[in-house]
Amino acid sequence: MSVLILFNQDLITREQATIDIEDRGYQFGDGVYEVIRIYNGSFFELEAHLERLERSASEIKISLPFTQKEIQEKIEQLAAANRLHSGHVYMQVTRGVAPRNHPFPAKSDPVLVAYTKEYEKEPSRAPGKAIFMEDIRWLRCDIKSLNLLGNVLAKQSATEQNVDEAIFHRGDLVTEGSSTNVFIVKNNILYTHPANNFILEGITRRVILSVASELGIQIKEEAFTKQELLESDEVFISSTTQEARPIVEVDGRQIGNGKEGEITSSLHAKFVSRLS
Ligand code: PSZ
Repeated sequence: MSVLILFNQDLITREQATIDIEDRGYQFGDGVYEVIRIYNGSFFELEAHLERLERSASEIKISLPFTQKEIQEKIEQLAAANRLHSGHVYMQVTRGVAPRNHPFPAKSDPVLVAYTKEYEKEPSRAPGKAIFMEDIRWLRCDIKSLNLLGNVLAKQSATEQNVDEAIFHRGDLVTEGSSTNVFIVKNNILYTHPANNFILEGITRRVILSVASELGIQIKEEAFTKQELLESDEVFISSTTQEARPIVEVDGRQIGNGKEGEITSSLHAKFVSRLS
């Protein structure tokens, strides 16, 4: 059987789907999205992702076309139909189709699209390198919106410099990575930027904080400076695909001993123990 996608309420083939040229997602990036991981045929933190989707949508005044429970069922049907084993589901909701005009119509028909990706190999969490980049994005980074140009340009610079991530800072303060949250460890204390409008509150970030507290690690959700990051004992980034990935060099400067740190590794081990 061919691979299916979810298009509103229907499971269809990719070729059967049509996107209108005046879909506001296409013209304005007017929509929100989620990437949800599947391990061994089971979704990881599906409900948390759907709650975040609902919140992102509501912050930009989109009402989801289905209830959270209905979306959950449809996504589960999609993954089952495609026999997804280890991979992810990408889903997005746009405000839908309207004659091009900045203000949106009072009534709109949001368009939901979701499709699956099976991993050929597991995403790497080998120790990586990063660069710093000024965070030039807007001030509502808590919304997982389709507008990703700031993130895309930052990741492109990182790629051109042969590193794995661009770490954003506003002035001296580190916010997050272009597609990850950023943590540092200093004197056995775990620091990460507070979940406010300057960062996306990662689902992985939440799980990491939860396993850290289970391990009795002291946590400070406080912003730290670039200098503090460079002088820290451990740096790692977190995301749905990369889990907790050590960063051992930033702007060409070695972090700690240049290897994955002990706390990073124990947090990751505890994280893995939550997957089933
Ligand atoms: O496939 C990929 O490379 C993915 S899947 C999810 C992400 C990247 N990143 C999500 C993300 C983000 O875009 C920003 C700006 N900050 C933090 C994160 C981490 O969010 P979670 O942990 O929910 O994936």
